[in-house]
Amino acid sequence: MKFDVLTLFPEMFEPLKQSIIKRATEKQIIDINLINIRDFSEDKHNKVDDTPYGGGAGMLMKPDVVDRAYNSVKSKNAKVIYLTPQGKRLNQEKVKELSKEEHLILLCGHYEGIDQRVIDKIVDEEISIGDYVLTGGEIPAMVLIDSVSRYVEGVLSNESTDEESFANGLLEYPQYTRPEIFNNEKVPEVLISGHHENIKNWRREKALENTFRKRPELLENIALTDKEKSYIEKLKKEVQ
Ligand code: 4GY
Repeated sequence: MKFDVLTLFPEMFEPLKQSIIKRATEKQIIDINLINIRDFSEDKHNKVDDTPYGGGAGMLMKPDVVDRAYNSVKSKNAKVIYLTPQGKRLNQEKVKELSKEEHLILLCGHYEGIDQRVIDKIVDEEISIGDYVLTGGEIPAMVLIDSVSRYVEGVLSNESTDEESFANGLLEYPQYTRPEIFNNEKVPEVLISGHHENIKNWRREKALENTFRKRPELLENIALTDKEKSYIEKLKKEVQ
């Protein structure tokens, strides 16, 4: 999968040169190409921004410069995403959907934003990572690349995306490793028993409990068995 990132600050993307994403890049499963929008200024001072018509604070990125940067990477099958608080909120379902694309072009705004005409011309989809304002789209672009890459075949070694938070619409069950006793607390007995059916049932119950206690609104959107529903009812009575 190819990611082209249009940004004024390519140096901000160092975090993607570590760990799992670094390995996926080396294995050529993903390709992250950073394009410095400033390289496409034709001005003698390499100007990339200008004041807003109508007045107001700050500077806007110039449409002609952004458009030339886009033209240097565009392809027929690319999807162009603008990272902005005005976009649709990123969630795990959207992440999975994007992992099926072959070419994503991520447009990062900075300062007060980008001239609307080039947004209208080149952007297919606006995505937000949450309801707060950052200084630029670079961190959101990294969030998108990291989360989407995990779903690209071969990036994670095993089936680690199958059982994690949100894979089944629930939060994850708690996990434990050695030592068997830490801080006077023993690892739950069932996990040491080797009884796979019991372990599976315990984990499902803990995932339900975790979700009920921390993110109860997530339970609205998933199908539960009658047994699971009555377990939730039992937890509700406990908190009353
Ligand atoms: N939140 N989700 C976000 C953001 C910064 C000025 C446009 C967000 O996605 N992007 O806060 N972006 C602004 C900065 C230009 C993007």
